[in-house]
Amino acid sequence: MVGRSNVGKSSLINALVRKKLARTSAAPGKTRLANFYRVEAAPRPPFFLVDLPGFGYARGGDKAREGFDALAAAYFRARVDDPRFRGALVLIDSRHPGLDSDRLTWNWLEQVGVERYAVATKVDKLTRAERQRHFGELERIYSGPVLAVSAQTGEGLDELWKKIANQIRTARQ
Ligand SMILES: Nc1nc2c(ncn2[C@@H]2O[C@H](COP(=O)(O)OP(=O)(O)OP(=O)(O)O)[C@@H](O)[C@H]2O)c(=O)[nH]1
Ligand SMILES: [Mg+2]
Repeated sequence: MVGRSNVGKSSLINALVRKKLARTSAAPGKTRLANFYRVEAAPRPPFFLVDLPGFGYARGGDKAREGFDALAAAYFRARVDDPRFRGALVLIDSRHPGLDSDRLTWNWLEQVGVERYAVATKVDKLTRAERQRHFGELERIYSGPVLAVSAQTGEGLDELWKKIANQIRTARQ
């Protein structure tokens, strides 16, 4: 799970596993380290969901912010050649589809060679008109379908589970 601080990474993990495992907060900068959650859901093989610190915010100013961004970058660089690593779920706040920081992350992951999947969070907060407009923009920016999810209502979670199951089933080349 990668995305800006407060986008809903930890909440999405909790919603996916239907347990309050990951700590969440209304204030950005909650997750400070990479947290690994081993998920066992037989008959699927166990796998890890990894909750990364959010980028773009850190208590302690620019130095701390660079530290957190560097942690996520180091995380991906270290794993991109590991056959067990299956890619990144890139979370984007559906209320703010056009942010440069999200697009830069998306492009950076491609350069590093990480398989990416775009997920737009907090869709329960959009009006119907916003939803139409914001998803149009998201699909333009991210060149394809972007999955709408809400940790609050559960929308999109079944589809996200299918995507995850497919990723862990498919052996990497
Ligand atoms: N309405 C709504 N609120 C959400 C949703 N997902 C998360 N939130 C809220 O958004 C805030 C941030 O959620 P977190 O899951 O802590 O965000 P995060 O991306 O892990 O943040 P960092 O750990 O700081 O990087 C919390 O107040 C959540 O309750 C959602 O689907 N709908
Ligand atoms: Mg978090």
